Amino acid sequence: KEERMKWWREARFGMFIHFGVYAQMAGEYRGHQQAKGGAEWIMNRMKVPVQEYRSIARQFNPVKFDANEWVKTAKEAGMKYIVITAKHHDGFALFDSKASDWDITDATPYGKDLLKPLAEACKRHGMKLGLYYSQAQDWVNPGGSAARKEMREGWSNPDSTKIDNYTRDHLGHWDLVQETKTFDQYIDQVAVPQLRELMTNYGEIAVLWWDTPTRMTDDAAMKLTEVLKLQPQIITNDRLKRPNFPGDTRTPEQKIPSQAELDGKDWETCMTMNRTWGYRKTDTSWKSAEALVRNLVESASKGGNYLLNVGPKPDGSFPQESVERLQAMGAWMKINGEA
Ligand code: JFZ
Repeated sequence: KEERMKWWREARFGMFIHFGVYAQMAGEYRGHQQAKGGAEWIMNRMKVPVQEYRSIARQFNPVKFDANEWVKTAKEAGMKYIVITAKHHDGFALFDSKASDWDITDATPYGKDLLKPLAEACKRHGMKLGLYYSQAQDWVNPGGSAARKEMREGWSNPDSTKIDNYTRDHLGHWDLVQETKTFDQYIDQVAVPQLRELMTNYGEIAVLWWDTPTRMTDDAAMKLTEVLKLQPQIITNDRLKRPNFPGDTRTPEQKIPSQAELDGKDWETCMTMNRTWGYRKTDTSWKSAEALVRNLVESASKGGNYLLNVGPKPDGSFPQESVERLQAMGAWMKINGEA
């Protein structure tokens, strides 16, 4: 393990990227603003029916995506690794998957695998590539789980009480399609084969970043862990399934642990630059570059890593506000960072 963790412990600074169909919605549905939660949660928070969400994917066309540009932006900021949402809770795969048609090649006009060029650019620039994979929650592929979020928290939909009652009786699901398979079928037919694709088709994968184990079982976690053996050097976080699958790294979220909370285990804090992970048009509450540098320094001084998020715009470019902050951090790193 010590050998496996070496690069990660020295890295200190990485880029998180949340990108998918939710970027197209940018926090707004049918003229209504999402009231709570990150913009990547819009489908669940506002109970967008599966067919309607699929139709939004038919507008998702990130033609300005430039893998070299993304990787160079990260590199010039002083970042040593990237973790991108290969699949977030909406189940949308940013890669060409044979296990589902709910992917960027089949479901969008863009029609190309986005991970492939990113993996190649990372390799060219000596950037480590990690993948976020929502192993349990999947709101489009049948059988996937859905954390229950009440409609009442969201926009004033006249049917909200009815929808809340429905989700209560249907394990968080709000669309019949979601229940046409069992969770185990989803694991066997989607999660396991997709993970195998990710571990096989994109070269070396440095990190597997699991998230929200809603309805996960030890059996499912075991199956996924088995697939990871295809990448023996891979580092995993602690969100696969608690408590039997602790992974390699702890993931305090949006906060840096206090000295008292440190226990010698490897940790990485992930943070947003504004208030959302996925792109949201109306979110203008950007942290200053100074605040971001202080977070990085505090994380590093306490022995942890800082995974700083970018939510690309639907055209595939980084928001200007994010780029400016990354450039300012890079300028600071040039003077004060090691190496
Ligand atoms: C999860 C996701 O639901 C979210 O969309 C984003 O991807 C984020 C990085 O991870 O949200 C979480 C997961 C765990 C905690 C809080 C939010 N937690 O442990 O406090």
